[in-house]
Amino acid sequence: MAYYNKLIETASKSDMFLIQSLNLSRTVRRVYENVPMYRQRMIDAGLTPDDIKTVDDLHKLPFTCKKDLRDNYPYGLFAVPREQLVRIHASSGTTGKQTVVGYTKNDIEMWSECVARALTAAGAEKNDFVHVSYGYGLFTGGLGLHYGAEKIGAAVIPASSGNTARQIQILQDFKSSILCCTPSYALYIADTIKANNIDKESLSLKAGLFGAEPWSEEMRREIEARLGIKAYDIYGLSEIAGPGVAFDCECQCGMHVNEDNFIIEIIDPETGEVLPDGVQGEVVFTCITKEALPLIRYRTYDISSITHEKCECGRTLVRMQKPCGRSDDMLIIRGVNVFPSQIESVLLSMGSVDPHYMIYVDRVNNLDVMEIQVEMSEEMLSDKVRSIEEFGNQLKAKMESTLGISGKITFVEPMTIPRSEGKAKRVVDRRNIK
Ligand code: DLL
Repeated sequence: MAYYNKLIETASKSDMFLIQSLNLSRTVRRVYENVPMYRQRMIDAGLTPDDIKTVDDLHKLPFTCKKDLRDNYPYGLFAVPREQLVRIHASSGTTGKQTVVGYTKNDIEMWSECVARALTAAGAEKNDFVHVSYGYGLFTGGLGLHYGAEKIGAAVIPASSGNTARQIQILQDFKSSILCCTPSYALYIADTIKANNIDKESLSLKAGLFGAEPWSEEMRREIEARLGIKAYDIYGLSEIAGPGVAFDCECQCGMHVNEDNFIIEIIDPETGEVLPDGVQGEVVFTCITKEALPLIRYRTYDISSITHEKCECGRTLVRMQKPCGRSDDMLIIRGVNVFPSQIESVLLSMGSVDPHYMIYVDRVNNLDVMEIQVEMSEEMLSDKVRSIEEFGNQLKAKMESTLGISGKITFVEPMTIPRSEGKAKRVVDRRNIK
C-alpha cells in the first residue's frame, strides 16, 4: 500500500479534527481581516473570528457561491497582496464571466501534494511516464496534474489536449504509463486506437486518472477494458484548488477528500441544512490552508454523499461518492430530475452501444420532450446482435423505467456525435430558446 503522506492520509479522526480546527480558525481570522466581503458577511451574521474555534462551529458561517466570485471579479476575494501571487487560473464556465482564481507559492505546494497523493494512490511512482492530456492553460487540469507528477519524481509528458493521432503515437513511442485526461477523451483515444487497428498491447499504459466531468461506473469499466488499464477517478474544481481535491484509491469505493486542506460538507440545496453521512445533497467545501483565495463554505452545485467509514486501503480521509451531476445542470423534465450520468449508465448497461450520445430537450405545446441521440456501434450495424428496432425498443423501455420519464431514442451514424478533447457537452436544452 503506497501513500504519499502516510501520516496525514491515515491520521486518526481526533487528530484530523484538531488539524482542521486549527487551520479553520486561522483561515476565518485571515479572511475577516483581509477580505471585505467576508468581514461584512460575518458582521451581518453577528460573528467574530472568536466564534469559530473548531470544525463544529463551521455551520455558523454563511455560504459562498459562484455569484460572489463574479460580483468580486477578478481579484476581489483574494486574501493576499498581489506580490504574493505566483499563478492565476480561470474556470471556463458555460454562462457568464469566467471565475478567476489565484495561488501563492505555498498554495501551489499544497495543491501539488494533493495531486501527488492521488497519483500515488493510483500506483504512480518515480519510474513512471505521466502523460498529461488535460488542457494546459487557464484550465487547472494540465498544470495541476503536471506539478503533482513532478512532485512524486515521475517524468511528465505535457501532451496537453488535441491531435489524437499524435497523442497515440506519443503514448506508444514515449512509453507513457499513466494517462491523465477527461474520461470522454480516454474513450475517444480508445476509439481511435481501435479505428486504426492499433494493438492496445503496443501501449505501456497501466493506469489513468480521469476526471473534470461526471462519469459512471459503467464508463469506468468500459475504459478499463478498452485500454487495458485501471481507471481512477480524480475530482476537483478551480475555485477550491483544481484536480486533487478528492481522489480514488485502489478500492475505488468513493474518493478520499484531502480533508487536511478542504473540509467537505453535504447540504440540502433547498434549506442549507447539513446532511448526515450517506444522504445525497450538494457538496460544500471550505479551504482551510489556502492563502490566496480561501473560500468559506463554497457551494459547488455538485451532487454527492460522503462516508466516514474506514476504507480498506488504510486511508482515514473521508470519502465522497462519484458526483452524479450538478444541481444546476440537472435536467428537470416534466418535473422529474434527470442526470445525464443516469442516461449514460443505461446506455452502457445494454452492451453493444458506445457511450457516444447527446440529449436534446425541447418544449412542444407546453410539454417537455426529450430526445436521446445514440451513435450506432459497428456491432449494431453488422446486425449480428439483434435488429436495431428491437434494440431501440428495449433501450427505450429501460430508459423509461430508470429515469421515470419517457424519451425518444434516435440512432445516428457512427462518428457523427462530436467527440470532445476536454469536458464533453452532452446536453442541449432548447426549452429557453424563444
Ligand atoms: O474540472 C478540475 C479538474 C481537472 C478535476 C482535471 C479533475 C481533473 P473546473 O473546470 O473548475 O475544474 O470544473 C469543476 O467539474 O464542480 C464538477 O462539476 C466537475 N468535476 C470535476 N471532477 C469531476 C469528477 C476541474 N471526477 C467541476 N467527477 C466540478 C464528476 C467532476 N465531476
